[in-house]
Amino acid sequence: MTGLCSTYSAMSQQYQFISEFKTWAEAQESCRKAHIDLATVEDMRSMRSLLKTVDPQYLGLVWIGLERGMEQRWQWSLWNSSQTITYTNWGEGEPDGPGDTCAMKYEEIWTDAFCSIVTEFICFDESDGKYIAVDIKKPWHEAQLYCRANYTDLAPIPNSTVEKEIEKIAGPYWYWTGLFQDSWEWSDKRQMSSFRYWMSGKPDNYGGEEGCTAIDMSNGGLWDDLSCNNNLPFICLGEGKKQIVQVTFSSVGDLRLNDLSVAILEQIKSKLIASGLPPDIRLTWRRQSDGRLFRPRQ
Ligand SMILES: [Ca+2]
Ligand SMILES: [Ca+2]
Repeated sequence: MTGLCSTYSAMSQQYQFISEFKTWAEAQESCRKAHIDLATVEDMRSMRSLLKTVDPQYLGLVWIGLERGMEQRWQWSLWNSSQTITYTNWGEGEPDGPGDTCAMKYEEIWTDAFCSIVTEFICFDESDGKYIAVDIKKPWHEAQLYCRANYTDLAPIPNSTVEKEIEKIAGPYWYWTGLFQDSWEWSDKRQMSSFRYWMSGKPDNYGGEEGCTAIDMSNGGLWDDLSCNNNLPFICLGEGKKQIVQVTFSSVGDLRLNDLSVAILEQIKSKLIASGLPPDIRLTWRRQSDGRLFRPRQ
């Protein structure tokens, strides 16, 4: 019996720029077929490596894998610091939105507020674990860009110890923290990254129909929301190689093989990893032209 086994190996943080113009959904389909998915961005480092893959001659818009979802979630701007929010310190009756999608802090109290309000803010520097109170007034998104340019990001507050540390350096003002709320989701559902890199005033959902995200190469790669029907080049996740291998088995009937197809794939996978392929290698069976997974050896 023989079957065709498709193997795919790539580091999850590698990107591939595809210069064909497609709608967001077509780009998603194409990335899922040839690579892993449309690109997910996790932090400034992966944003910089993604930018490097784009043809330097191209100064237009490029799709990435972020689409508008239905459910609003509070998230920290610095994703790796706290993937799920376990500590909060909202004031009484807060958050009281709606429309208040950024969070600020005054002494011991948090409140949600319009992101366009200008106020002081707290940055975090990952290199030395320090928090910095910045006494310049900015709207939340500009404060985020300032912290990323000078330190790491707007401050996450993962627990009460950090909160007390921040209170020691903060003056008697309202400060933006790194907490914000949105409903955007990555095409690759395994990745919950809360990293966003919007240009000032975006996303604006212009005309009420902008559900997909592109990076703007004429604007340092900052993001804008666009109608998903635009035709743009795109960036896939995974620079790796797809290979199709023919596998031959002996002395097992076709029916039994189909039942065991998943288990066989797992066995092949562990052998490949043992022989040095990366652990995130993906294997699938390919249906042959007659629709069957396996057929008798000719
Ligand atoms: Ca509020
Ligand atoms: Ca827009």
